[in-house]
Amino acid sequence: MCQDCGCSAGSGRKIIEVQKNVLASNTSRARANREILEEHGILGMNLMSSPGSGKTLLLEKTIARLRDRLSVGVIEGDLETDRDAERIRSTGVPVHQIVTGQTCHLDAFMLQGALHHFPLEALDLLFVENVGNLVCPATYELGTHRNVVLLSTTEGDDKPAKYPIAFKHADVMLITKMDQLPHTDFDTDRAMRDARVIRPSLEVIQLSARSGDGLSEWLDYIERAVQQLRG
Ligand SMILES: Nc1nc2c(ncn2[C@@H]2O[C@H](COP(=O)(O)OP(=O)(O)O)[C@@H](O)[C@H]2O)c(=O)[nH]1
Ligand SMILES: [Mg+2]
Repeated sequence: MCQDCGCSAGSGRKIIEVQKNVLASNTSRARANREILEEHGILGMNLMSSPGSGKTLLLEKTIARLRDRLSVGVIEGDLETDRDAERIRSTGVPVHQIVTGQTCHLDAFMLQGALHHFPLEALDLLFVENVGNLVCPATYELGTHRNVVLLSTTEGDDKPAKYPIAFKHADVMLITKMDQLPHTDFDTDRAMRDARVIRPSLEVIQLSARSGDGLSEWLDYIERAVQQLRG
């Protein structure tokens, strides 16, 4: 059972009440986080996916291509280790690792704590790499402006139908590892169709962080979102 969010906690009115209170206080902290980001003109992007679908590699490639134009910071969330933070640190941008232990997602209070580690006045864009998991992260708002869900061609096109919650809360779906498509039975049309049943307005970008294909569309999406925030 998930120790923290009680996602399989089962029955009991008391448990439901506690859960509701936890989510309500998280939502209000998320609102406050968003205000902090907006006071500093920072766009927050929350990346969610299964473990291994390519979040960290995509961030490394994105930072390399964006850093001349935008000042980027990254928050990394993992159950254990600061390995992803080390990978991001080698790109030269500020990064802070949150180690969640047994907790299967980040929450707004963790984000609040992490914000203190950044020179907020200098940032344009803050990426949050959430804990690898297609269920819990979607339940906990952080206060970021865009939810990005990654679905890799190697994990199967049935995930939007099987794990709808992550897609329901997403603004954009990135179909990653497109270079691997010929070696899989992944059906991009099926994945998009299923995801849009859950979230009709979902934008979709197909890309490969490895080959670089589709990255320019993703970079345009980010720059448009930054412009929209600035208004
Ligand atoms: N072939 C291929 N491999 C990728 C791509 N993106 C990531 N990977 C590999 O997939 C594995 C997991 O990537 P990682 O970025 O750590 O995933 P994360 O757990 O979501 O952060 C690593 O071995 C990456 O090199 C891609 O576009 N194509
Ligand atoms: Mg990672």
